[in-house]
Amino acid sequence: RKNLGVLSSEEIELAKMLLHEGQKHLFDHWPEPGVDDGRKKSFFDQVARLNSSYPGGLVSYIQNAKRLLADSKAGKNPYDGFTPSVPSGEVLKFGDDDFIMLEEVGVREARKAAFVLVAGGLGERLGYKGIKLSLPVETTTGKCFIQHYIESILALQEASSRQAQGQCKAEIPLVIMTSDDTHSPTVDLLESNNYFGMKSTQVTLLKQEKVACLDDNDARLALDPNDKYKIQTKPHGHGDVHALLYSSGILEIWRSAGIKWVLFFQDTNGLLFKAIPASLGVSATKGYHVNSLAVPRKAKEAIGGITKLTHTDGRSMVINVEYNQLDPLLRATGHPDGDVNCDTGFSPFPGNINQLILELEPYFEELSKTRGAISEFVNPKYKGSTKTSFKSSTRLECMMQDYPKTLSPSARVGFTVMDTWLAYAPVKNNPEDAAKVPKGNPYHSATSGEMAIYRANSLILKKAGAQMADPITDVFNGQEVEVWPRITWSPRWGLTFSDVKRKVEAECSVSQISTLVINGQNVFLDSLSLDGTLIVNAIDEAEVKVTGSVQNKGWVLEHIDYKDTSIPEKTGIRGFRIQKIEQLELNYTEPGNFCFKS
Ligand code: UGB
Repeated sequence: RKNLGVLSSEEIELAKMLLHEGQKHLFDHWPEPGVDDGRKKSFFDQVARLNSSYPGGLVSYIQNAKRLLADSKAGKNPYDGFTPSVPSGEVLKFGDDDFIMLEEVGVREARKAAFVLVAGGLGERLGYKGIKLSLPVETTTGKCFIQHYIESILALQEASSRQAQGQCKAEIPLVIMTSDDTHSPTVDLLESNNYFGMKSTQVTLLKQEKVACLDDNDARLALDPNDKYKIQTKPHGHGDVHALLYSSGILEIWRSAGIKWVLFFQDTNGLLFKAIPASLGVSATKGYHVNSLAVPRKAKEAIGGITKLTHTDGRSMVINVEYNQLDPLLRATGHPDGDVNCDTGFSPFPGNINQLILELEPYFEELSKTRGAISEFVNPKYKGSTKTSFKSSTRLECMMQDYPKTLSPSARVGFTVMDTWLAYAPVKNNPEDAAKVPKGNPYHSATSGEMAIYRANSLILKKAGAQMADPITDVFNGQEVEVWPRITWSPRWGLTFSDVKRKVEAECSVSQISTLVINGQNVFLDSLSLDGTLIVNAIDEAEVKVTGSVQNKGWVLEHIDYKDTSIPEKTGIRGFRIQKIEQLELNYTEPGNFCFKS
């Protein structure tokens, strides 16, 4: 007490709490009052922040940490007593009648939806220093992830409002969770681009705080090695999003505005919005409180499996089990071969892609009980087998997909499986690591993420009736990928499969070297034969039919090496850049009906 100096009553309460929770060491080095008083104040400012940003405050954090560290030291398996089984969910087939019906339902429901983008992570694994939202989804148009996401939400909003003629126009809210690492660049990116066409009032940024690091099994908080008046902190994980949504009061606002669905998504999946309408349709038709989007997963593939867990005490839940835990769990519960493919050629446990659709009302009820706190874990790197000290400080972590862990078994928790080519192509790995991925497994790199967009769009056009040339294989940054025609369209052109089908009329064909960019809602392709590059830009009031044969030298992919430091990182991590040699560009800026025949 003598070292604390002149403190406010709140600061004294915080100090008492820390001492009570075994944190005396934080003050051991403090000099007498009058020395470093300003720094002591800023120490308590930080403690107050750490205390208020964690559900239940620092007391809960320290107690949870002690419990989890003791479990970890004892080697306790979090799945003890649980038996895994395959949960029931929906498996969709792109383009069939059911899929089309679900997309229609999803678009209708979208006017009651809110989107939540978790974007607090830095792309350390990707080898890119900026925020991942600023990376291009593909380099044909160069649109970045946040632009693509916003345009997709606006397209949904418009289509949903059209379906509900007569009722007031929807305005779909977007929350972006940022962190200290990503907040300012995210604000800058949005502001300098006028929120990419969204009203700024539609977008809310919620910044997650880091959590205190832990030095030992007694959960003693770690001091920053460079500042003895500061507690060392690290990210807590994307699971923070639930507590932030709850504590910000935004869920209450959404409830009173009639929002029914909350859709969570990650920062770099350029395919996601192709899967959203049908998945939301599944939530609505099945009445799912929780719907996890999933893709077929090869046994032992390095993504979590969605699993039903039933405990000997009767509890059960449908939850993501990380791949490294699923195989041992199966082996320990009567499946001697562990995680193996079934006769479909895939594991019966679908792969979690961490895009969740929650029904707002039960979500809000649950969060009212938990304040958004969800199951946490700790992953200390021990120095030796006695597990008494750590190689470096650790901290508690949490994941947004663990939300269903606290739900009662009566909660309707399901999943929707879509083809990987349609739904999932994240950009997470740097070129060097991606090149080491075993053949046949996904690279999840900037190269594969971009190629996946072209492949998906080509396959959708093919399903809509166009003749698409087969892809060639090529190697960029050491990764062998399929190169399809570079097809891109604005979300307003092809939000659903029905939209695309309606706009691709009599037989069209596209050669492998081709590039097609469609910007505009009412562009129709009719017996178009494309062998080169075609760009069509049209305002909404212009209805444009494009027909005939377009041939030019087009745009080609030039190989580059990510190690070449003269090339910007954004481009280098792809392993190619586009050489624009020749193109036909059509611009329609006046209202009317037009037909372009080459
Ligand atoms: N994120 C935050 O917003 N805050 C944080 O503190 C951390 C991350 P990563 P991860 O798609 O294959 C997830 O790092 O966590 C954001 C699932 O847990 O890209 O390793 C971050 O900005 C896993 O089950 O992924 O793995 C990004 O938008 C699997 O589905 C998002 O959270 C895996 O993704 C994910 O962060 C996957």
